[in-house]
Amino acid sequence: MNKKRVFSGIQPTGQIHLGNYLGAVKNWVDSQSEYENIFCVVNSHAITTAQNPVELREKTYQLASMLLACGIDMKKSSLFIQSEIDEHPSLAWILDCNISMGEMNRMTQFKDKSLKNPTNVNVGLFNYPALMAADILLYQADGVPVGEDQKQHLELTRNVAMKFNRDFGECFKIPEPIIPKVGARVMGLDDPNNKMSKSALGTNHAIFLLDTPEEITKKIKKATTDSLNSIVFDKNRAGLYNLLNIYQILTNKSTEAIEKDFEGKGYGLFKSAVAEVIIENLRPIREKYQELSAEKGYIEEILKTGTQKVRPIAKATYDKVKELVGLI
Ligand code: ATP
Ligand code: LTN
Repeated sequence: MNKKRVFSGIQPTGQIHLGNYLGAVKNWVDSQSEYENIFCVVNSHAITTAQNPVELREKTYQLASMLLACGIDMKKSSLFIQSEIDEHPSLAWILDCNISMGEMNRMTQFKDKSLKNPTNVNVGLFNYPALMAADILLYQADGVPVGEDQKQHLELTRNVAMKFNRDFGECFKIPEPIIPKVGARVMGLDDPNNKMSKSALGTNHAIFLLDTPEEITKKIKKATTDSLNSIVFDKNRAGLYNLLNIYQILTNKSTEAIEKDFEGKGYGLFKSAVAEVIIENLRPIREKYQELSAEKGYIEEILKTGTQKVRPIAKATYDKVKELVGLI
């Protein structure tokens, strides 16, 4: 039986955090046997914000190592670097010519990012969703496992694919978003009303997968909560709710069981338990990463194999697109 294909990407813009892991990467790893998987380090997306070239190259390999440390298995998945396959920006251009300014103007990530960084609002940042649509559509993906923040970009991807199929003839598969029920939106520890992000500045904002047990304990102890001191799932108590969600995904316990376990207990004890499960879940990842980061040749080999495996899929789609549009 043919397995459904999933495609997803992650930017080498900084250290990967618990939000990236719980919202995306953990789900890629957990469902690897169910699907045919293609994962991509989207370095061309990363240059929509200023990057130091030497560091960008370094971070690209580090992120690939980190994905392997998290459990991406080369027997089940292909992993490659976006800039190695020229069809990505080439298809993005053709999609650009089929996306209206009105639709692109509605993208909230562009608005958020341009407000955060008003001195570098470039055309690539505006156009980011077209390159993301090209990433997905080139591989005829059935599903795209991402966090909640990418839902709008997926909608645009589906819309442009349907429009293209209508205007030029059947070409693209229409991909479905795969967004987890819990963990799709992990919030900043210091600011539980905003999503945890690689590019946020506060030292107590995010837990990174390479944080030491001491750093994790310190960050969780300092995480913003409230003064009510009862441990219940209540969306209106954003800080506590965020910690409870993290705890729930990592322990796999039901809401009722968690509330019962912490009945009559205070934040001190609860926070220690949260820190403990995070430390134990991240420990094997950190250890594996340390092993892998000493083996750059091995990582390069894996990425090369991944590129060779997926390139024919991208080429076949792009050749068909060109022909349908009349570009040959
Ligand atoms: P940046 O802050 O540089 O924009 P980012 O942290 O949002 O980066 P990406 O590389 O853009 O990370 O995202 C990789 C994956 O992680 C995407 O599927 C995205 O939806 C998911 N993701 C990012 N932040 C969170 C979060 N706070 N909670 C859940 N999922 C998240
Ligand atoms: N925009 C995504 C990263 C990304 C992506 C993709 C995700 C780029 N191309 C294709 C899924 C499929 C983000 O997380 N910010």
